[in-house]
Amino acid sequence: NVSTSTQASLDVSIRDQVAVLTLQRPAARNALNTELMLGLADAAERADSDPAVRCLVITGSEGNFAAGADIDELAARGAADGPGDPRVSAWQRLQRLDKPVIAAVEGYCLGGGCELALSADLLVVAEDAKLGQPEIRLGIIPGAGGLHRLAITLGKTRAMHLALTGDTFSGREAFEWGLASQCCEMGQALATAMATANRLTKGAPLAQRLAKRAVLSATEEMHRQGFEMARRSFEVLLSSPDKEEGMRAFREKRKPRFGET
Ligand code: CO8
Repeated sequence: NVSTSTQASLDVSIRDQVAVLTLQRPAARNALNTELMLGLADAAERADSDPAVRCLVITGSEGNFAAGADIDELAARGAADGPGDPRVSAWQRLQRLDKPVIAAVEGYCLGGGCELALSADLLVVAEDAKLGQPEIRLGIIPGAGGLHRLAITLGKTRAMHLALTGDTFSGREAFEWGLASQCCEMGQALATAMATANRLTKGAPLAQRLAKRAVLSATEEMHRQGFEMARRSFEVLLSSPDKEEGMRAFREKRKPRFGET
């Protein structure tokens, strides 16, 4: 079986009241193209309203979670494709789920992949996973709340370092810094997430839903305007010369030369 980086699919299975949504585009390190994002949002909404499902687990395939939004698609995209873009609403739909969502992360978890993982209610990481927001190296910033979520949990100092350098951090660090709720050995993220999901299926659904809302009201709700500001900044940057150069350099596998035009 030959897989090419354009092939993408989302695998959905329901196991003991847990919907497992698996990103499958391994040849592109599960980079989130439109097909994958829309498939994920549709499947997550279906699971959220399915009475047979109590908890959602989002995971990757072949040792990686997701290496970000699809850079080839972003390269072709400008600021004109604004909030009406179905990809933007796919991200928003994923933020509105009532049931608990767990992200199970192995390997690369970068850019939009990291934003997806950080937006889950619980984050389970393999200790050697590589997380980060490397968008700055492409001449853009994260558009789906990544920098806010890092700043809310890590505080200004560490979040600013990560935002400006694009440096990655390990799953072990994510756990020690309080971003991840559980850390496990390489290869065990899905099993660890499933064990936690199975515990949640025995809990009180309405109370869980309201507990989730209560925690989000203390951490994220008051930052809505800031999230929106970052998303608009992301869109503005999509039309900048540095973004053109950053994404061309990624494709040409060379270092970008920023600020030259
Ligand atoms: N998009 C498209 N293709 C990708 C991506 C990506 N994000 N990541 C990897 N690929 C492709 C590569 O181009 C390569 O394709 P090909 O075989 O055709 O050359 C294939 O996957 C394998 O990649 P590598 O050869 O680079 O594999 P390595 O194991 O050497 O490296 C890395 C893996 C470190 C993950 C490397 O691929 C990498 O750095 N990827 C890019 C990471 C990145 O910059 N991510 C951020 C993207 S921007 C973003 O996510 C913005 C989010 C906005 C959210 C929007 C909200 C509204």
